[in-house]
Amino acid sequence: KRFGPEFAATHPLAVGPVVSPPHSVDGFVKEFLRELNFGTGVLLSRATVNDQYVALARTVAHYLAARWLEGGRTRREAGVKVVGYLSAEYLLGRQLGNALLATGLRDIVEEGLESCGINLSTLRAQEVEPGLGNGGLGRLAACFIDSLATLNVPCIGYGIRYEYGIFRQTFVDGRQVEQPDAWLSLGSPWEFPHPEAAVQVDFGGTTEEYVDEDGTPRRRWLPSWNVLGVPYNYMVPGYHNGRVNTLRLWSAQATKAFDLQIFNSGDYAEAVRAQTFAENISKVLYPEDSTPQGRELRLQQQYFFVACSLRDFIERELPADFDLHDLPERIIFQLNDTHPVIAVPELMRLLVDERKMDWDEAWAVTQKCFAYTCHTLLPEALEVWPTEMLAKLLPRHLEIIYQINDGFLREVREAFPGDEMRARRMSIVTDYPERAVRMAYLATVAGAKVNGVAELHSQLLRDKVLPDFSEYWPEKFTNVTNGVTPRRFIRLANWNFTRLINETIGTGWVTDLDRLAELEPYAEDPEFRARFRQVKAANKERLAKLLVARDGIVLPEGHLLDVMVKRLHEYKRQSMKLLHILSTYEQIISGAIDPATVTPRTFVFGAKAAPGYKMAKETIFAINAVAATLAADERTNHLLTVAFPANYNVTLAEKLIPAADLSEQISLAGKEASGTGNMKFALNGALTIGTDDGANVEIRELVGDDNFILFGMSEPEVADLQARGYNPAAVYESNPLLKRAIDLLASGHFTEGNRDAMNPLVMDLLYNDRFLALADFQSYIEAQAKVDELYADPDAWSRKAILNVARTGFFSSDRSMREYLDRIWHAKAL
Ligand code: B1N
Repeated sequence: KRFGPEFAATHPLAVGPVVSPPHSVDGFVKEFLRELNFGTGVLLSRATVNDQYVALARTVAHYLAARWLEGGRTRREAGVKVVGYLSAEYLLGRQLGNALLATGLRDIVEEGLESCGINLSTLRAQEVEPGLGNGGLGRLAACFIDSLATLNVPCIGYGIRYEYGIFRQTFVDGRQVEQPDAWLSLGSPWEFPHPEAAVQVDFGGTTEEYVDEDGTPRRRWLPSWNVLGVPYNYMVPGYHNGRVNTLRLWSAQATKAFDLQIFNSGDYAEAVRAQTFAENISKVLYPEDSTPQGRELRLQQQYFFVACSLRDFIERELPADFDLHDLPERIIFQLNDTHPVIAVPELMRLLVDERKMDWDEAWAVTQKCFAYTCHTLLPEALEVWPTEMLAKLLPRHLEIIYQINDGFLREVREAFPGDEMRARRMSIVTDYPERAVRMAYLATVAGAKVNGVAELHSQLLRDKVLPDFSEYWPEKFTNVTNGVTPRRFIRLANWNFTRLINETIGTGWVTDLDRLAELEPYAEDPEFRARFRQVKAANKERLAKLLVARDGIVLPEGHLLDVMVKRLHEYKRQSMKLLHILSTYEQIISGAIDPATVTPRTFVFGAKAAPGYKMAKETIFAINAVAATLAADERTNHLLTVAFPANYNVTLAEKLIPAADLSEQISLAGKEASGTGNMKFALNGALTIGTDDGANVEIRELVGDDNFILFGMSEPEVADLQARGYNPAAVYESNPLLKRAIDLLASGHFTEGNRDAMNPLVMDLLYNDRFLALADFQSYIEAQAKVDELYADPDAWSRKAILNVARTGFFSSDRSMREYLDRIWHAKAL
């Protein structure tokens, strides 16, 4: 009654439609000053830059919120299927620029702020990016929710509101030192906390059998402790379409009951400690990319956020009387790698234990509600949880997993009678090296679909990681090649290029990236090529300004800009890149090559190492040592520069990628699931030097062999060499160029004579070299010589670079989302 037509007539704002503030300079200024005064509580004359930034962000948020509220209402009324993206990571990048772009407010805001004596770019620089992810996997989640909003598809992104995101990287004497990322210390104007909507999450305890009211014997969970999950909503705006989806991140808090019990026991200090214990769950993002450590707190995080999310969707997004047998018509939960897979037994528990649904019916529902994306091939990266840990933390879930496994293995034994080895291989629960649950298997058994993230990866996933499963369920397996959002990574990051593209083919490409193909004829146009080179030059200049201010790094003018930015991992082979630099340098100083023939290059690295990853940190040290020595060497520093700005993140990527000439994608074939940086570089007009790995394969197919610099062993060749036995020391002995490069590294030349400092890296390369850097070295060096040769002809180079842009529209995350929608989610645009 309160929200009936009579009430609506007198209180239009309470019922909706909510109206956004006027899209005019005056309208904006009024709203901005109101927010500054009444939201932030300051006068413009006394406002700090942060006050101004916060007020601006809140003002822009108002424009979005009107659409957001409307969208949520109409979606719930329409009762359509929603994509529930479950991801432990979202690497969002700064929000302000994207919000201004989505709303089309940029020019209005710039002019309005100017009239207040405020510079928009100063305020934009004030924003601390939410770094709630490690690398590609988290950034992919951010691109996907951007695309879904732009495609007008209802989606709720679910995740964790880490109080500390990915650490801030600093270098001390060339070594990585991690600082906590207190991204919330100045508050976040983009979030909408809802403590009143907190959800309880249970942990620990035991299970028991009991007989319910109908006389049916059942099992139930008697948990021993719990925490609250407080939702923080973030807006995810579509591009120029009025749709605003929700990203709902959960923050852990102590429950009242939990405190009270202890408070009543009189132990105040213990009660406060308990509070801290609960809040630890969402305190910090685990900084491991690809190789997670099996820590109990990590499992707590995983269960915490999926338990909150499932309950949230079922109890708050669906009507109260909803029949959960129909759940698959209303939600598809996409499992972003194995991190949220504990959601599978959680949904079973909700349906069977809480809602008393029959097991088989619940299992049929569950198998339609989930789909699983695998993001890796490294065996050490496949998550496995010891049953001991599960028994302690989630005893009922462990029972449910056993029951799922029993049913599944019964099926397998029926399908393959007598093949006990197969049943053992496929068991979700393994006994070796300890009794543990293989989360990828659980996801595969439960998921309606399983996908890899690039063609090659999906193939290897079927053939090498899950062969028994793909044989058993061939139709379950599919590929969706990753993509990146053209809004953030071209339109926002590369305005110079955007202007040129818009003038040439119009603006439609921003939401229809295949239209970049219309640029193809212009590759033959000398004037367009010249303008393309001007764009690159301007972007390099912009980068140079930033790096001086940010890191005190001076970029020389007129160099080929050769960029390798990604997490530091041995399989990605930053050390092989370093060997190329060392080899070039060594040949110049030893007089083996004439300096006049060397293409002047600046090598840019950006990479964080997992804090506990020893060899990765040694590699960072080596790169920094080489960078410092080369900077001081008058013989070569006009020709070779190494720049390693600390703390590579999304914000820096947006400046770096548009300036690059050459994109380094040099992982050992068969190890990089996809890569997404590779796509961003190609779309911004860099040429790729790369192995036949991940999405590089598809980039090369699309741009053509002439426009891609391929080198190195293929995946089968790698497998072959490893089967034959690989001896890196023998490669070192037999390749004089390689030997001289490594000898120089080991000589103390880069460490003031201290030979021991480089020992860990040198020894590993010579006697271990797990990822075959030495084996691919010669091929890499030869490919780099080809790069020099090509770059010497600016017209030929820019022609290739333009063709890279024109032919890689496929890598829009809009296209990835359409594929998920058609083949996996079966959900539609509103
Ligand atoms: O996911 C990206 C791919 O483009 C990359 O090739 C792939 O390496 C990356 C555990 C991961 N795979 N696995 C992770 C991240 C954090 C963590 O705790 C694993 N990241 C990838 C997007 O598909």
